[in-house]
Amino acid sequence: MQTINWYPGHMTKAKRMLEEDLKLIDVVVEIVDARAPLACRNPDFEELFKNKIRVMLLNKSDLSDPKVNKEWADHFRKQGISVMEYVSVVPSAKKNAIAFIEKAGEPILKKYREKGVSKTLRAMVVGIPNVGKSTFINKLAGYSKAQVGDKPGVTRSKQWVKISQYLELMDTPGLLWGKLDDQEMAKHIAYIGSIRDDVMNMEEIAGLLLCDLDKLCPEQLAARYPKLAAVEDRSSLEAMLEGVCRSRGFILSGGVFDTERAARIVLDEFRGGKIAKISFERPEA
Ligand SMILES: Nc1nc2c(ncn2[C@@H]2O[C@H](COP(=O)(O)OP(=O)(O)OP(=O)(O)O)[C@@H](O)[C@H]2O)c(=O)[nH]1
Ligand SMILES: [Mg+2]
Repeated sequence: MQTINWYPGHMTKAKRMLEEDLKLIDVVVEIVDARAPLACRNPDFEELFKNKIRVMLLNKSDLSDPKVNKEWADHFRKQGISVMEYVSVVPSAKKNAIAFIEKAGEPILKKYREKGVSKTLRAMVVGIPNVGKSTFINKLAGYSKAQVGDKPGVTRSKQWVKISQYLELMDTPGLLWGKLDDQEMAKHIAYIGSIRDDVMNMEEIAGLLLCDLDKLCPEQLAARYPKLAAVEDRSSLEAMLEGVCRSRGFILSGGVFDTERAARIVLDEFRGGKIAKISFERPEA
């Protein structure tokens, strides 16, 4: 796979900003995409948040395999991490999420109570781009304070949002790290839309995604793009994309396959949850 150069300049500044604001923070809420929770874990966070109370949300769990979500939740709990499966786009679990964050911050609240002071809990919401940080905050607030979008890099600076008399959340820009050695993880981050499409070879990413989906959920993939069934070399990115072109009639004059259009459609449909509920990663048994 073409090496992905993905570290936009604004992230260096954003990381510095998080460091500076740490002293204001009681709890760190790390949001990961349930389809690829390991790839979403920014290794810089370990050092950055080592003295903080941390919790994790397995977000977008409506787009991943429910059985694997449970496995991940168990896995992280065994590591001593407080974790919750979550779907930010529906506000129904809002109360649970607020209680979850408040429970994590309870030791701090207790200290203040003992001094006779009432304290607002302040939590910083962090994660790689596009995992749903701003959506999560808006749903908890009950109105659209933070800007959201189905592409990475939407939030560019920090923003405090008051959730209740007792809880404030800080929205932060999605943060990646400088160097990624594991190309398997890089692929997953690209699939879930955390890397800007214009710094990647989209046809390559979409081709790789088709090959991976062909292994993980062949029936659902074939139901979406029926002409894929006739593709013989199922490890050829180009042949797989051509199968999508045939399925959708993306054929230009002269019989040329419009693989660029097919790539865009495959990525959009996958990210929108239209192909299948897929988990790319599973905890080791
Ligand atoms: N299906 C589904 N979509 C979600 C969920 N949470 C967020 N989204 C969608 O994911 C996209 C990204 O959401 P944002 O809230 O902008 O993500 P972010 O983490 O703030 O992104 P940056 O600001 O770019 O770092 C939007 O299109 C949301 O509607 C979820 O739980 N399920
Ligand atoms: Mg955002």
